Amino acid sequence: MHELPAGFRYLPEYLDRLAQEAMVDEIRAVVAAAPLFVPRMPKTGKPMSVRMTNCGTLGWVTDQDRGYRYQELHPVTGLPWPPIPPVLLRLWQEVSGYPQPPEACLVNFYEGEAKMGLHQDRDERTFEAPVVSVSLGDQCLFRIGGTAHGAPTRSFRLSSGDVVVLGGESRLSFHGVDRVYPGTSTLLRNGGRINLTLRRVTP
Ligand code: MD3
Ligand code: FE
Repeated sequence: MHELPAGFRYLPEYLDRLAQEAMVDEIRAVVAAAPLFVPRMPKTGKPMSVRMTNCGTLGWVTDQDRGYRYQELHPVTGLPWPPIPPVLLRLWQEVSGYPQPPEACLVNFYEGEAKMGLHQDRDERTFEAPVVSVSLGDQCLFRIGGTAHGAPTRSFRLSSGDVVVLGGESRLSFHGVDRVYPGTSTLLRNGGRINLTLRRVTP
């Protein structure tokens, strides 16, 4: 095992069960207005195994032709993303230490064998603000490394209600989700895992 990057803060069980249930209700409303879509890798068009949507003034999307980017409109409905629920704006205020509100909340939905390969989050126009992550539902095996490709990584489980703040050095670290453990939470009626990432996109 290796040192965690500076600026990485793990807040286990930050949300209690009631707060998690309230958050899931908010996300169900977001998904009703902005349906989950299948993101596709740039150039190859290979589908990612997670489904996604967003809330906020900007949402992260990717497709074969235009690649990774933030945009104001849902790629399928063409409508603006729904607003970030106030409870998530309050969470950002509590944990981010950043004076401005997040512009994007990416909703990742993992079911079955879904995973996310090691990557950096670098599509934002500022890296001054941290990324705040909320895990809901089944546990996952999360991996985080350094800011250089091929640096050693550490793995640990993220559980429902856990919050992670990725600031400072950790903001540009490689990270990913190797697998989800089915049946490890009763929060979601049909199982699976939801991850919310709150982000500031513009300086
Ligand atoms: C470390 N999501 O959406 S959240 C992503 O669980 C993403 O769905 C994963 O990576 C998920 O981009 C991991 C934890 C996380 C989020 C952003 C980070 C870790 C991070 C940014 C920098 C370093
Ligand atoms: Fe990421």
